[in-house]
Amino acid sequence: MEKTYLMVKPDGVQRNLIGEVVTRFEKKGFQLVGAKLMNIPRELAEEHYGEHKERPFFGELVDFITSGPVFAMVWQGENVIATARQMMGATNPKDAAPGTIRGDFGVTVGKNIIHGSDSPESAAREMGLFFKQEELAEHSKLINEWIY
Ligand code: DAT
Ligand code: MG
Repeated sequence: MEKTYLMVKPDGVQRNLIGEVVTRFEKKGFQLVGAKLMNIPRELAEEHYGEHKERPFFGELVDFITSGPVFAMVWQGENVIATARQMMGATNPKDAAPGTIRGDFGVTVGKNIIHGSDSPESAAREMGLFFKQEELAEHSKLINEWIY
């Protein structure tokens, strides 16, 4: 089953949105297989956002993501990578549709509540950066028979 890396960013943690975010993915029918509250070391933040190294906002982005704890998660489900991106909404909350996490809770692009992997390659890379295999609790739930 497909897996993705999702993370409530420091603004979402400070604004008490961890539960709201988790509830949305749970209600959708996705399954949580790993989660932890953590401070991201600067080197890990730079590696995670490596694709944006040359962008003008890179320093600000790394400062922000290391400014307080994040809630790092791995979620599982059919098409979870693309569907989670849809549920998050557009990168800039001003363009994110109502009903999406960024559309409902964000205002500016710098503080947009949530991160989600954008492809199978980035999901594998980011899960590997943030979680050891033994931190993932693979398990099957009976309710899956009512989802699939
Ligand atoms: P996403 O988080 O939707 O995958 P991204 O990978 O393009 O978006 O950018 C990573 C983060 O960088 C994004 O969540 C917020 C920040 N960011 C993106 N574009 C920005 C910009 N023009 N100015 C400031 N921050 C930006
Ligand atoms: Mg991205």
